[in-house]
Amino acid sequence: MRTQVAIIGAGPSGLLLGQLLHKAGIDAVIVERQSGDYVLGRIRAGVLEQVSVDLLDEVGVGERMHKEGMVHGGFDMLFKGERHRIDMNRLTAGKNVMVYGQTEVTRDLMDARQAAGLTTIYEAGNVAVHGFDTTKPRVTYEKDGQTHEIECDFIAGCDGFHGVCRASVPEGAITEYEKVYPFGWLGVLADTPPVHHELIYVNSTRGFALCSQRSHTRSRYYLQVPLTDKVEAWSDDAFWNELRLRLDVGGREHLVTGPSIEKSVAPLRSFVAEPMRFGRMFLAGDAAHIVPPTGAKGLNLAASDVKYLSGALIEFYAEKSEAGINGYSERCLRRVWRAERFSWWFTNLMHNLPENGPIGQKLQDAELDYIVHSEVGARSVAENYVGLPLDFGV
Ligand code: RFL
Ligand code: PHB
Repeated sequence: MRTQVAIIGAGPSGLLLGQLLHKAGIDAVIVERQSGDYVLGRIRAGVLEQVSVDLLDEVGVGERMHKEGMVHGGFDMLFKGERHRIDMNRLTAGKNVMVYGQTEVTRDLMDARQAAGLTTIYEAGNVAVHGFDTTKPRVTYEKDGQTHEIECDFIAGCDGFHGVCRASVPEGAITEYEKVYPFGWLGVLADTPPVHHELIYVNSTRGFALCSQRSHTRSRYYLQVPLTDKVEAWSDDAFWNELRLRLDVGGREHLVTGPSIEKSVAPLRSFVAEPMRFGRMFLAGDAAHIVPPTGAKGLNLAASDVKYLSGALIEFYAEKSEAGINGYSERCLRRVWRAERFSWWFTNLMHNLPENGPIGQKLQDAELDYIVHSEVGARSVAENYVGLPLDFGV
């Protein structure tokens, strides 16, 4: 088989890149290790920045998001038992975020891909990338007991943190920066009305908690837990009891509990691989970088990476110019590091970090007090949370 761009991975970055290229008349094939149902079963992100919303509109998959998604102009920060609202909309002169699950984004992109008759190879085994240091890269994979080969002009590594693309780069050509946090997030999805109409980020002496949502009838909650905690050790009752203890009085009163429909523990990590281009292969999304979920930036960074990448590839084919592909890595990394900085900072501000001792909690309290009572403090959080524009200033 031959295509212009071979995309590895059918997560949000691979699927969105596929749509952006399709709109520009560039031929692409997606190769995915898992089944479509498996990809849809992963419960992950819930918050989209305006830039991501605009991109989904641009590729024509925004209809359901605008109907079912929820526009949020603020969120609450709870500390020392009291809640304070960050009025993002006012602080950023009218910007909001969209609460719409990654599962739904993925489904909308998958449906559009199918409707356009574009090729996605699911359940591809032993995917390998070859010759990306030449002008004739190739992808091989196994399916139905046979080995297949795709010849292409470019490879897009959209295959997530554990993918094959980054792992195929020679060691000396890549630099990795990493911080693994000593705790995880235990997440629960439940068909119960959310405790509040907006998100609540909680700093409590018992640990961080987050009250999020997927709809008016579906809630998503997270608790900071030790990395050693096994999900089986957390009954639904234990989860709801612990969440109650981390909330304020109003939250406790309004919390509606019910059986969990998904429960999992996610580790927290800050990670960046530099550069993001290796000859004719590009990394995008989680394949190149991971943020701790506290700032809700992961999916949004994936979206901005593939916007930059599609622009660079369109420029290559339309104008025979390599300027875009040459600038891809630097352009992405600037935005990536800004989001890494914010996610790392917000994680450290909101979580219980026993290694910092009692003074650590006092300093967190003082910083939170400053943020919620200072116009510039609150504005800085709001500006980062709603996300940077695609072309931000120098
Ligand atoms: P994905 O989603 O991991 O998709 C990669 C795809 O590549 C496939 N793959 C391969 N395919 C072929 N061959 C191979 N060798 C392959 N190896 C892997 C995989 O099967 C998969 O289908 O990466 P992508 O597309 O870059 O998307 C990134 C986002 O999924 C991720 O950044 C977000 O989910 C992060 N995240 C959040 N981001 C936000 O913007 N807002 C949020 O509110 C938010 N909350 C979260 C999150 C992530 C979480 N977890 C569990 C990590 C909350 C959580 C709990
Ligand atoms: C979610 O709804 O899954 C979610 C929301 C905000 C975050 C992280 C996750 O910061």
